[in-house]
Amino acid sequence: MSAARHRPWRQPAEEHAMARLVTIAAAQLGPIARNDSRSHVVERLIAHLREARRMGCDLVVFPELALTTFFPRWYMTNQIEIDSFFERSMPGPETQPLFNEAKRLSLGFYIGYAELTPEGQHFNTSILVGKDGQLIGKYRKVHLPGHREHDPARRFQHLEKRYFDLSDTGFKVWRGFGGVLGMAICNDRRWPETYRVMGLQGAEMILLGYNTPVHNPPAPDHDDLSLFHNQLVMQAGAYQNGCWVIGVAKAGNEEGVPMIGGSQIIAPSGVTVAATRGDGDEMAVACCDLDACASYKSTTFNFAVHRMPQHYGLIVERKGAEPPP
Ligand code: ING
Repeated sequence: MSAARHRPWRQPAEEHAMARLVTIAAAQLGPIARNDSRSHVVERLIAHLREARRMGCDLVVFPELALTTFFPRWYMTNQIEIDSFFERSMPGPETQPLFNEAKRLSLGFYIGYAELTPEGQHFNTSILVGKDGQLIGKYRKVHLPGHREHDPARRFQHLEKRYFDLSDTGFKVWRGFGGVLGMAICNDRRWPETYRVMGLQGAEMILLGYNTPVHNPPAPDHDDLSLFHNQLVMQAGAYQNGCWVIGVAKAGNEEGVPMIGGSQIIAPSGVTVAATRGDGDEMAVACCDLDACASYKSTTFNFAVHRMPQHYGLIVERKGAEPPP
């Protein structure tokens, strides 16, 4: 229940019908070492599932690239080595135990992973799986940050533009868990368009995982603000689209690169209602009322009544900023 909408403990039966409650686990992971096996990682994910069941959750949200270390931090040219970080099928032999346990515990989950398709395409992908173990939706990351070529000036690389193909899904939403859910991945959360495109499809809850280094080499002056920026963009996205936003980190010092934690569950009010405190394997849980979206979607952010798309053309027509002469 979001704090803003306290309800009398005993509510009339008809109002019960109104409450669409989804109990969410933000399942943060600490570092994954380069040589950690997928089976070992899956054991950590299953430990999260069991804790989520103990906490009465419905849906568990894991980070971006949750099965391996964040390999875009290294420049690689051997495609065999690069592909070793990708999944050829999901579930595959090493991830099947995760799917089995989630179904056994009647838990849905979001998980990010590197996807290698039969056609040889490489995507930074997330999937949403229902409590029955069935795939609900797949998303392929739109905003690929970083660079394509080796940058010797950097202490570590960020080669997502090198290793991943451009998204062929865009931002979609799916019905599930009693509401309308959308997915995003990491850098997507920094761009307002991400939330708005899903908001225009009625998203009531957006799930996203991230792997965010504390230090962003091109902008060292931002480092001290990395947790602030993380929260700022997700709270804004939630409030401006009247939807829940769940952001989940892979955190801690991973192969010598410190990464932020800051996993949190944000209500449509923009208020963070649950958050992790550390940078290891840690779970934050909140009972989320999807009906809490209505008071924002039907008033301040009633898109159909208030938006003025006839003045927004540049957002789609223009890529880079063009100041006046
Ligand atoms: N990581 C980072 C993110 O957007 C980044 C990249 C870090 C961009 C800091 C800008 C500033 O959170 C991923 N994986 O997108």
